[in-house]
Amino acid sequence: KNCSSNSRGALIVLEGLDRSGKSSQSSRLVSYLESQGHAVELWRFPDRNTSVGQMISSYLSNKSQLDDHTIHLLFSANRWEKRSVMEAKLKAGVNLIVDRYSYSGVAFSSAKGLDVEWCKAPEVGLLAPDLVVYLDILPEKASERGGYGGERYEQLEFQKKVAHCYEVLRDPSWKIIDACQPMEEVEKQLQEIVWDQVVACQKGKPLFNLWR
Ligand code: FDM
Ligand code: MG
Repeated sequence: KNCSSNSRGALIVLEGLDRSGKSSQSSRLVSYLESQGHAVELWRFPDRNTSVGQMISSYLSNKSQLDDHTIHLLFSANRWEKRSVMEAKLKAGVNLIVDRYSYSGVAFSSAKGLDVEWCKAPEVGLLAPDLVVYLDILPEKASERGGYGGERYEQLEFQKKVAHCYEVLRDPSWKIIDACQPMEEVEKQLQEIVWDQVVACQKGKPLFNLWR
């Protein structure tokens, strides 16, 4: 049996509060992996480019109102509509760096008071990340970082609830990085953590589904 036949890209997810630095760090990470000769793409959820994504975007910018359950399921649908492309990319050897995933889905909706198990249910069967990195920052610190952009969830009191919900969700496999360190330090730690997973997946680490 040819061992390299199961070689694939790694599914790496960055999670954290708004203004924790996920977006900057994801693009820096992508540049780094590219510079090392790896095939890699930067993804983000919500993906606002699809028609589901446009409904989400309009909700987030307060242009439309939706029931909490409804918007939760739209966020989930937005991941489901990308699942098969995601799997194909990984199997073709492309590493995916994903800015937010199912954990944002559960943390933000359960912060509104929805039941955690109910929130997890529609995520079951999506691809399980090889690695979840949590960029850890106090909500107060995050809110001091040049202010929020004015979207629906970008408010200190709500972000405190989200932080608590992330803590409930967090499991021992998550890698936590202190996001208050200088940007270069966060970047370096992220590179080291991700490297091991990229190598493991190249060697044929199996791909699993949520929710484990
Ligand atoms: N968000 C994001 C959710 O509420 N559920 C989800 O499933 C996802 C992926 O959408 F406040 C929230 C988190 C954030 C908002 O995300 C928009 P970005 O990363 O700021 O675009
Ligand atoms: Mg935001």
